[in-house]
Amino acid sequence: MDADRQTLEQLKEAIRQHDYAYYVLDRPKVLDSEYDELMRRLRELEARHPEWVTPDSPTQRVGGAVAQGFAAVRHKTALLSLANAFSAQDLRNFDQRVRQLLDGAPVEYVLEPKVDGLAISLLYENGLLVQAATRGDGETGENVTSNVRTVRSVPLQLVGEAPPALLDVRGEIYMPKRSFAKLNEQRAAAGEALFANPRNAAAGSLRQLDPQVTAGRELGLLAYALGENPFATHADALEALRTWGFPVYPHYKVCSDIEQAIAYIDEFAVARQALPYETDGLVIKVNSTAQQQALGATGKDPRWAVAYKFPAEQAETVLEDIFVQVGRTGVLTPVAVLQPVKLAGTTVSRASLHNEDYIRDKDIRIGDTVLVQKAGEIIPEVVRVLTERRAANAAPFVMPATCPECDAPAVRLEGEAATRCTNPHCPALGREGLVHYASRNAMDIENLGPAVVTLLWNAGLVRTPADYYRLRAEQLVQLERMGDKSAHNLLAAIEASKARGLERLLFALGIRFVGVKAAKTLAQAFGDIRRLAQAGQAELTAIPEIGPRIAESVVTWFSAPENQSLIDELAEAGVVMQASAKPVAAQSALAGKTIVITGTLPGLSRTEAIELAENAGAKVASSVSKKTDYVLAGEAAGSKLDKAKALGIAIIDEAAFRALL
Ligand code: 3BD
Repeated sequence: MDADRQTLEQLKEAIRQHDYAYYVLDRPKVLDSEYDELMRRLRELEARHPEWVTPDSPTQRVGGAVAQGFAAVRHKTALLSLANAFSAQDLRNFDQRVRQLLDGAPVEYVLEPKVDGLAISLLYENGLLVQAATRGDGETGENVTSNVRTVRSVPLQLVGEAPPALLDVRGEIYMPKRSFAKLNEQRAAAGEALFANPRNAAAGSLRQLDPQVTAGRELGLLAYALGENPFATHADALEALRTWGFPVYPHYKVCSDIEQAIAYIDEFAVARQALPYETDGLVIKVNSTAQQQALGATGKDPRWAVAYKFPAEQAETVLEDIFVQVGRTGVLTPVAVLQPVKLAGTTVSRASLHNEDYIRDKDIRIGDTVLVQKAGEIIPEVVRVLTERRAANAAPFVMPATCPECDAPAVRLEGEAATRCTNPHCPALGREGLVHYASRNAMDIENLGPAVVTLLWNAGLVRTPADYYRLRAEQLVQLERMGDKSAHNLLAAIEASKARGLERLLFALGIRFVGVKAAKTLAQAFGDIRRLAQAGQAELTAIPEIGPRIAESVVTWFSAPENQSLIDELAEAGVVMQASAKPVAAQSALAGKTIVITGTLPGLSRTEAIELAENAGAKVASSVSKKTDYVLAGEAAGSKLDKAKALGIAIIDEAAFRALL
């Protein structure tokens, strides 16, 4: 095979494995920069040889044109529905019917989370993803293949034991709790309507006509069933899904009777809080496939499965006040001040009320008794007002006509949900922009949170991020609660932020629509801020994942004189304006080589050796062949070593291996 072709296949395989480690196992094996380098090399090779680009290539996740609509798809096997249970008694009744229909035979149940997402059917032909369809009415759904392909935990190609020629995988596409919260924050700042819950957010993201938009949303997959299960049990099906490369819930519980299942509910009620995705209950399924078939379905509900729904964690409290906050984009956000109340393990005293419409739709008034709940278990929200408890004189809330920060007129534009301050020099913009610059995902300046930034701001010490780098210890020690030590620590943290690199800097600058992801894409594409500053709309939109909205915002930002001077001042202060130099995996002598590891090594476990080799870009094979480049042999190496000798393949020990790395 052509050497380029071989490299291409190796890159594809390495990226596939990294995607699996990152998105399915949640155990990344390489640094982002190393991964990006592999992608870059693959893109480059594919650009030179377009005839080698196949749909299963990791570069081809985001593609396909903007659609007019979604074609209807008839499911080969219908997607069933699920009956609900709300109490232990409901579950006992379910179990009683199951056992009655099975003439009293013992029944095992499998318990798994009920993910709050969107049901999907994934069709694989000879191990390749050929179609993804929404559930629809269970018989007919919508073809959303181009969008689902952008979900990184969805395998484009299956691995492991040969799967059946035709495989129909059922699962849930979800939006992780964090991504949901972030997306809604962004939408609030942009004056766009909010998603009510992660399920709606996932559905809204999958029903985008432009796959680029879907690609910009963080979505995940959890696989939970096969259209037709050829295995003896549901647990076996889950295990098979896992070996084929699908994300499955790893801690599913097999119970030998319904009482065990009921006992597990409390345990899961705790465990679910740590899951990255929202769950609204547990699905309880009869484990035996034969028993499932014997039980059948009533209409669309299988008699062999039921969804246990958790009661939503809600609490009653009094909404004492509403104040209005101004964010770094100038959007006015009303915030509820609540009488502190315990909810799902924490005390809640604030809830975002998002915007004027939200308050009007729910008719929220100061003094109301309200029901609050934690959505995404992160942000508390007001579910509804207990109007029967409302004081007679409670008046509807009125959005202020002026900015609470600067008294400039606040306006709400036609078609927007957000009310904005009209003053381009509103102090809130500068101050909140400074908070953002120092924040975790931006320049990550330790001990420079909102409180300290406000102190610095009020003392007139900072107006733009460049001012951070001009701060001196003698200025800081004059601030409230700032001792010598804190001042020096703060200065050291500010100094350290200079080396964060272009990617973080671009996000930190707070350019509208440039989130973490777009910042990364732009940093990689341009490498240097001066090049980005000169880019025009066309050059920007030519970059995959950069749409016209981001492009326009970037061009506008860099054309403003005050932003140009900010960049100059930051550069002068020594802030790094280039993308960080990549530790290139390909520089290892093992990159692209095939290595077989055999015997016991003195200083490395087998897993460690595999990881090191793979991180260096080598392919680890299980058997020796003519294609093997090296055999790493330890103590008690057996037939593989003999075969390597016979084939004249280079045999190395651990020391030589480390040297090659
Ligand atoms: C989940 C049916 C069966 C294979 C039918 C037992 C109803 C949504 O995490 N298992 C899960 C989850 C959903 C499931 C099944 N296992 N069906 C399951 C499910 N772990 N959410 N669902 N669905 C999927 C539905 N969706 C929309 C409208 C009506 N029903």
